[in-house]
Amino acid sequence: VLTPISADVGVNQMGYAPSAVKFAYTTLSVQQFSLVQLLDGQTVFTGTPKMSRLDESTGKEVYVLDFSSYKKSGTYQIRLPNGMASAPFQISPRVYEAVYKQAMRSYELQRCGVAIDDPLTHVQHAECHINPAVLFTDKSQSRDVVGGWHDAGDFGKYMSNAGVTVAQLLLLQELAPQTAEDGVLDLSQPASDDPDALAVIRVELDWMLKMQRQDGAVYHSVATAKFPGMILPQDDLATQYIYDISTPDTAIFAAAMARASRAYLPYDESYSQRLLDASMKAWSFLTKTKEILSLGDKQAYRPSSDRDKRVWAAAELYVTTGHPVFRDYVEQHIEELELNPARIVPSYWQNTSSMAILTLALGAQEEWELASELRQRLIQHADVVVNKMNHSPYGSPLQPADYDWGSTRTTLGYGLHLATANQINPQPYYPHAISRQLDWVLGANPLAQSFVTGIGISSPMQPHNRYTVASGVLIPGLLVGGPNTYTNDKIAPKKLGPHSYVDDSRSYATNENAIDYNAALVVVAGYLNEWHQR
Ligand code: 9MR
Ligand code: ZN
Repeated sequence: VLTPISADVGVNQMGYAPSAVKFAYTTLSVQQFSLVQLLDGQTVFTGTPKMSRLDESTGKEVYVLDFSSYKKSGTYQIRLPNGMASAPFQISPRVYEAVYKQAMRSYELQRCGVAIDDPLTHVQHAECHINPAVLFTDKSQSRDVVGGWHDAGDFGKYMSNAGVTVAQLLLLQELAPQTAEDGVLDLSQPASDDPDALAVIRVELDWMLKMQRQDGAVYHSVATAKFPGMILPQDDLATQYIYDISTPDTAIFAAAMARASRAYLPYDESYSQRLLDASMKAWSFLTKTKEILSLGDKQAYRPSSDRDKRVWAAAELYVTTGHPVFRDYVEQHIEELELNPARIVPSYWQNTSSMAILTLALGAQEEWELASELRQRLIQHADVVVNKMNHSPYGSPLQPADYDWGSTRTTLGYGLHLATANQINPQPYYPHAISRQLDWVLGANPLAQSFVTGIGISSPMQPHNRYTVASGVLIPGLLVGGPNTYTNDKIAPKKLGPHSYVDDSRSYATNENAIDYNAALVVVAGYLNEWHQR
């Protein structure tokens, strides 16, 4: 007994854990709302909408529908007296696990250099990008850089984004160790001795290793000179170039490899050592080399500075090796990170300050004043984020002007900060805020739109993803960038803050997936899964 769904009622379309806070939102002014169990059409809960805040982008008042006190598992819809109803959703202890699994599995389905044939999702294509790639700066040379994951809706592979992505995914091991373990994912890639999450991540690490030069420097990317049309990966036969090395790429590589070395140590000692050697080699190149940004090409993801990345690399190397040289580097260069609690932002390819802070906050537990100060700052920052969420109409940590490229990733990226704060200083409001960020991304937002493919009734059907457009098959579990008030794709509406989004495959600025976007989703869902099953 499903009532037709209205875009005026925003809920998390996957659902809520019984012990989670449960908020839905509407702009309709009504006296009451009810929670209806779909199995038998019975109303199980009624509540009174509470005034939230004004949505500055529309000038409309927003109301919160709070049903946190209702905790029974089942499938439900919110109904309003005027006949409007929300998307159906579940209350279940397994909701986060379902999101985690799909989001993590999406990486397997984006593997490059192999044929994909997944019985669960029917994602299928022939082997792709198997030829050696040509060095952009010396076209007489080529190199085997097969493997890894397609970065996004295009088939390029980019080091700065890859490094931040794997490092963030590996936070799972610290924040949700059981969820990262074996037997959780229904892997479609060949079996290995790694725990499931590490098996998935190893694919990208293996590709990254191929991108390091003999002298330790690391190449920027493997991509065709122009983005391909909306074709299948195996039909993308234009020459792939290897774009030149840079120090930001090398530093991000060094950081990610050092973290990965820690992660794989209990399972595969020799692999862990290989990763550490690669990291040290990259570091030694950096110590001999001033900043190189390689601005000569128009490649995506070219960071404008290497400074925060060097500090991050030193932080990871310190936590992995305990060597005082790295601790000294961190001490001497700490000012190169953004340390102002009100200005710390989620890390991405351009800015990795917060990754350095999270790493030291969690990993440097010995007597070290700087590390305790960072923990204090992280907690202050977490409180700023929670406060912003409490003053926003739909519980988002973003202001209307913050809806830039990958706003869904930014929203969830704060979750990584809050989860780390919660490890250091557990407070009930941290996990509450994290689940509200996930609620936002899965439909408790002004568009009543889920931004993850395959999750929720109103989820992206036309992502900017070449495989999907060419084959008609959706890859489930992909987080799209979401609202982007600065969108330059001429398809999504501009300057509407959280409303600047359209589910149209031409809207690369709002409706494209990317590996870094998904990392935040994986860690947040994994963390909440573990937290709510304690
Ligand atoms: O996520 C990237 C965002 O931070 C940049 O501002 C934007 C413009 O350069 O590009 C985004 O990344 C895209 C990349 O450039 C090419 N592959 C697809 C990526 C996701 O849209
Ligand atoms: Zn490929």
